[in-house]
Amino acid sequence: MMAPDLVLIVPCYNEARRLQESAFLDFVRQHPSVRILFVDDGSVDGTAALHARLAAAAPGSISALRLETNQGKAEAVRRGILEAMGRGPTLVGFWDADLSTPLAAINDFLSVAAKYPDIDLILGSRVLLMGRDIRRRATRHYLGRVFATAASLALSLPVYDTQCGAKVFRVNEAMRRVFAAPFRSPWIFDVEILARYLNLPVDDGGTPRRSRIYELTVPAWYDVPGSKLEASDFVRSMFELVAIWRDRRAGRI
Ligand SMILES: Nc1nc2c(ncn2[C@@H]2O[C@H](COP(=O)(O)OP(=O)(O)O)[C@@H](O)[C@H]2O)c(=O)[nH]1
Ligand SMILES: [Mg+2]
Repeated sequence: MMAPDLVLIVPCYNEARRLQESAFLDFVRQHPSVRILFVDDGSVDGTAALHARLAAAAPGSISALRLETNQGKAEAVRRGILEAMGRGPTLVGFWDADLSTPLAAINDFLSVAAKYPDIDLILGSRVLLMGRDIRRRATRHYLGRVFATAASLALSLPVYDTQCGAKVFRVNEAMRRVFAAPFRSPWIFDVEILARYLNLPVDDGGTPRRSRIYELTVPAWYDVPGSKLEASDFVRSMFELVAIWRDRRAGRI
């Protein structure tokens, strides 16, 4: 089976010190069907120069989009996805720059996309099962579980992990609509992506939206030092979740 082509967004805000250049270069050399689009979200630390260097080292496979001012991860990803969709790939997606989920997992995403043509969203999910290597600090794990359970309730969806920074989407009209307008939430736009998608009518009378979402357990995930997330972000995220839940109940999302 030929691998479907994918443009992967890697949002970066001051990632010059964390970005593993050789991991990205080796990956695109081994995966001609995958292109990487770095989005530099107004970084002030040399990220732009690093992106330029990577793009020059792998022309056609790596490119960069620069936002002049810092917009936050949600908008950076959205702008990247819009740009990527314009290039006509079968799939688009986003991936955390620190490679908490190692790039090798992309093969699994491509297989799921090829095997299940009805699936529109493939969400990486961090579940510690035998044979997986998931290393997360206990506090992050438990806060993460509280948030994930609340997100699942807010969406009325049996989703295990909304926040893993590894996601792939099929490019179609539905997905264009999901990314058409800026997200209201700079922190938990992953939940908003799902809320928007679930709310779209099923135009072809086929598979319901919720059955077109696939959670894929990632083989490995590591807490990479240098995270910009703080404890206060957890509290903010819970408030944003309540806002999304209210919007959903009122039919605004
Ligand atoms: N565009 C953009 N990306 C960001 C921002 N903050 C974090 N990121 C990106 O989001 C991803 C995850 O960030 P990280 O700090 O590791 O968060 P964590 O892994 O969720 O703790 C990385 O690709 C970061 O570069 C931001 O303000 N703007
Ligand atoms: Mg991280």
